[in-house]
Amino acid sequence: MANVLIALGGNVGDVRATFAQAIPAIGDAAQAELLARSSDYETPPWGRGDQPAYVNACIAIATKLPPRELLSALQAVEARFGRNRAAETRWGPRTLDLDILAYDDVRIDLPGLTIPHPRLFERAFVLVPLAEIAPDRPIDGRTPREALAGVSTVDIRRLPAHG
Ligand code: PH2
Ligand code: MG
Ligand code: MG
Repeated sequence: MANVLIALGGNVGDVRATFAQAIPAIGDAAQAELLARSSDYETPPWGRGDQPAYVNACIAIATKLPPRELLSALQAVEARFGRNRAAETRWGPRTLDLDILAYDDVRIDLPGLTIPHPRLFERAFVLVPLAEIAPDRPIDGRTPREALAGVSTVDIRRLPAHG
């Protein structure tokens, strides 16, 4: 079983309801066990300012699927929750984005799949939820806790449990 960290994000529709349904759907699609789930966070839009705030979270799963098959499974879950890659713009609004951050200590560099995620350490909206569930997990020789100390978390707000 591989231990995999996945980032969730979205800013279209009821994103927290989407996450609540998408997480068990990931479990089914990836034959995975959920090991940890962060809180949901409201985060300022990164990359393009002219869009609504995002909700972001991270999960840790144990799965037998190899990385490329896991990516396909995650893309199927994104599509099921309204993601339409053909219609979206770079850094633009989306219902559900599922990114593989780390897969054990595996390194992969393929078109469309780079693991560990190449920009994870620059993004507070990933590091804040990640540091909640895996503060001391080494990724590329750093830990989420260390990386978090180097980014601004202004305007990132932890949301109370989703009822
Ligand atoms: N995802 C994007 C673009 N900008 N900003 C935040 N705060 N969170 C995201 O998940 C995000 C973003 C497109 O993938
Ligand atoms: Mg993303
Ligand atoms: Mg993505």
